[in-house]
Amino acid sequence: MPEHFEIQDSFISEQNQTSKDWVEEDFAHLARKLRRQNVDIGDLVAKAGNFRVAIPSWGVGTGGTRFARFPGEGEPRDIYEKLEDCGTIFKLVRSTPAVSLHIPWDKPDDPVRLREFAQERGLHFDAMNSNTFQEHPGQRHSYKFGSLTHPDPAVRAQAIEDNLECIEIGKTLGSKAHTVWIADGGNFPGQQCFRRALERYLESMREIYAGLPDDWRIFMEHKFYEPAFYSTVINDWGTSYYCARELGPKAFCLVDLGHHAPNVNIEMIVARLIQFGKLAGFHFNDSKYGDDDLDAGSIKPFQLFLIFNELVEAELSRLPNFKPAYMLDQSHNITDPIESLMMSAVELTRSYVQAHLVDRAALTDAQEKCDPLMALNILKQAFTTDVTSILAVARERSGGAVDPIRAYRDSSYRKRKSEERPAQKGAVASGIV
Ligand code: LRH
Ligand code: MN
Repeated sequence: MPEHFEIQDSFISEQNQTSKDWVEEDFAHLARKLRRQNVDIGDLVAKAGNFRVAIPSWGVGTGGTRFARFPGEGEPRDIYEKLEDCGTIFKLVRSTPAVSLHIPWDKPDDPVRLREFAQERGLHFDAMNSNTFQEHPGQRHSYKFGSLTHPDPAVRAQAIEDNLECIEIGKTLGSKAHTVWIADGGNFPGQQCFRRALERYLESMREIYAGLPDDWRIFMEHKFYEPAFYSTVINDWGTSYYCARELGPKAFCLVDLGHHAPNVNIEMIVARLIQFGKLAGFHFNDSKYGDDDLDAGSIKPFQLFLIFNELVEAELSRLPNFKPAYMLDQSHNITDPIESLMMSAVELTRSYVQAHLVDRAALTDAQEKCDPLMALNILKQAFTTDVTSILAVARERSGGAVDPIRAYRDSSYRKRKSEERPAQKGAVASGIV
C-alpha cells in the first residue's frame, strides 16, 4: 500500500524558480505604477499574505446535482483524506489554514486524533455546520417536514440535540463558531403558518444559543428557496437579522452569496449587516441563476469586488468587533475540487487586495459632491488593476506556489491519490448528493 503522497516544499520552490522572471518583471512594473498613486506595494503584499478563508470539508469531494454526480479520481473517502487534500491546498496557496466541518458527514470517531492530524498539516477548525436537512442513520424522527420549526416538539427537540452535539464536537476540535442553516419551509401555500414557524425557530434557537460556550458565536444562514420551493422560514437577511437581535450578542447573520434572488444587491445587504453589527461572515461562491455553488469570482467578479469594497471600508474604519468569518461553500461538479478551491481562494484574495486599492478619500469626495461617474471610475480603477504579481509574491514569501494550479498538476498529486484511494463502488465520503 503506497504511503500517503504529499507535495514537498522543495518541489514548490523548484516550481517557483521557473516563474521568477515574469513575477519580478510584473511586480516591478506594478510597484512603479502604484508609487505614482502613493501606494506602497509592500503593504498590499502584506495584506494578501494575511488574508484567510476557510475550506468546506464537503468541498474537496466531487459535488453533483439531482441529475447526476460524476465521481472524480482519488476522491477522499473519509474525513482524514479530506484533511489531506485541505492540507495540500493550504501548502500551495497559504491562505486556507482553516477547515469547516459538517456534522454528521464528518463526525469523528476520535476528535482528539482528528485535531492532531489537522495540526500536523498546519490546519485548524473553523465554524462547525449542523445538518438537520437530511435523515441520519439511527435517527428517530424524520426531518421531511422540517427540523427546528417542525410542528412536532419531539422533532424540534431532536434537531436541537443534533446542534448541541455538533457544538460539543466543535469544542474538542477547537472551533469557535457554529453555523445553522435549516431547509425548513413549505412547497404549498397553506402548508406552514409563517408566524408560528418563525416563533418555533426562535424558541429552538434559544435552546441552542444557551448551549454555546461564552467565547463562541452562532451564525444563522438565510436562503430564499430550495429545497423548499414555496416558502422558507429563514428566507432573507431581514428575518435573519431580526432573529440575531432577538437571540443576543453571540448571534450573527451569515451571507451565502448563492442564497439571494437574482440581481439582489448583496453588497448593500453586507453594508447593512456591518452597520447593524451583525455580520457573521460569508459562504463565498458564485451563481448565475439559483444556488449554483459555482467557483467564487467565476461569474460575477465585479460583485465580489464590491462586497470586499464594503468589507475593507469597515476594516479601515476600525469598526468595533468587526470580525467576519470567511468560508468557501461550493460544489465542484466538473472540475478537480482542489483546483477549484485553490483558484477561488486566490480570487477572494484578489478582490480583497483590489478593494485596498480604492482611493477612499477621492471616493467620499465624489459621493459628497454627487459625482456618480467619478465615484464609479474610482472603483473601476481599483477593480481593473492586475494584482496577480502581488498575490504570487505573497504566496511565495509564505512558502506557497507562485502558480498553484501548475504546481499541483505537475506534482501529479491527483494521480497519486487515485492509486492510494482506489474507488470503491458506491462508497463516497459523505456530502451533498
Ligand atoms: C445550503 C448550504 C449550507 C450548507 C450546505 C452545504 O445551501 O449553503 O451552508 O450547510 O449548503
Ligand atoms: Mn452555505
